[in-house]
Amino acid sequence: MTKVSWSRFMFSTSLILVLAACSSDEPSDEASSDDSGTVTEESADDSANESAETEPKVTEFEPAFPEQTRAPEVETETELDVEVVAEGLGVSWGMEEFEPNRLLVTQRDSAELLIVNLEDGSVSDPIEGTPEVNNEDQGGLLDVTIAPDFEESRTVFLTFSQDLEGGTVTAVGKGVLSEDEASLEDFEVIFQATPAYDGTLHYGGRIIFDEDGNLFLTTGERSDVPIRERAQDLDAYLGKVIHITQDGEPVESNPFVEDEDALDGIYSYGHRNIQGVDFNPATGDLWIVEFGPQAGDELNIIEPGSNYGWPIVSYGIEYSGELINDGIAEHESQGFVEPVYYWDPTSAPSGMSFYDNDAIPEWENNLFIGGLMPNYVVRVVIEDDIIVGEERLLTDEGERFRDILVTEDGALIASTDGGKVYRVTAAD
Ligand SMILES: [Ca+2]
Repeated sequence: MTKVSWSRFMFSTSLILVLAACSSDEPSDEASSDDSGTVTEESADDSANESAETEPKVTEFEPAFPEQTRAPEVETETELDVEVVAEGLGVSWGMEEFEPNRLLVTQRDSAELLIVNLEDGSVSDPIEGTPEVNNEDQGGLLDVTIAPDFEESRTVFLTFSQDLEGGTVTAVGKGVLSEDEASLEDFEVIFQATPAYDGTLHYGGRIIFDEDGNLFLTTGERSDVPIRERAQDLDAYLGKVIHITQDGEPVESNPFVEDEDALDGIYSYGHRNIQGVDFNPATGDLWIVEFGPQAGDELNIIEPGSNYGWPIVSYGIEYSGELINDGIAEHESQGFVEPVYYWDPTSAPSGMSFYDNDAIPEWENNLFIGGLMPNYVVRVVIEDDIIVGEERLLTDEGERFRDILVTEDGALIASTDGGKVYRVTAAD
């Protein structure tokens, strides 16, 4: 276990650049885009703006409102302890605290489900009974959550990429964790985000329970042209927020239940690849973060039945440097919901969690998002649904931060593609 002072994690722009250039190990948007040749000169305005983002924009787009991007930099004043509580794991895609300081952690590539004990750093043997997955590229065992009645039912929900005839889908399944924690019993698939597509990118795959005991599932649009256009179609579960029961049935109050041409599980649409989801404890609203193309990663507040615009509009551009569609970034004038915030250049957002705890009072109701490339944890400060500050944490670790969790006792946990689990707490 290492214990280091927070001062080591202050900003090092040059190191971030080196890491960004070295860390690409996945295709598509998780890869480096340094060779695009589209980087614009930093304007005088940008250099005067004390934003957390110090790199030049990669697009020429202007935000719809001033607070929509490049928020002012803020700095945590609380003295923090940063510990690596576990290491040597694989890509640790999803986490859930199922008992105090004990986490279920998914391993994307090996499809293993592990138990990590935050108190002693121990890691269990793989839990038997997890599903078969397609683990090529971005696929594998993805997210994990527990049923609201877990203490009685011991039901665990998993998302994963599954082989079907014609390709792969994002799937949701559930099983019962045995009393000895050695196996997941009676595992069954309850939902498949059809249609299947012959590709291995953009599965989305986050799940979260709402207060009624139903699940929100996020998907991706499967990346390629033209399949990504299906994000706009209400007869496909690609590029959507989906709202289902614990049996995988559409929730009766869903916005398109009365529309015969639409799939009943759809809650919102026009998304690209949603990698993070949580409820904002200050408002109760569902927030998501979705991976943009080159720039244009979006933070969105989800409203039922609404269209978020992909791939018709975007604050990003293609990796080739070409414009998306007609090169229109503005959403609202085109009939779509504006992102509450976007990143230019990318923050490469992955899992996220609101800090719904008072252990570190200045963090209360802030949002923390894992960054894959650049490699940091983003802290977002929100007032009345406006992003008023941004901070980058753990910038010197050289890790791709895959998922974020806040424990019941207020520790911020971050898992990485390099197989580490970090714990951040207030120093004693
Ligand atoms: Ca959008």
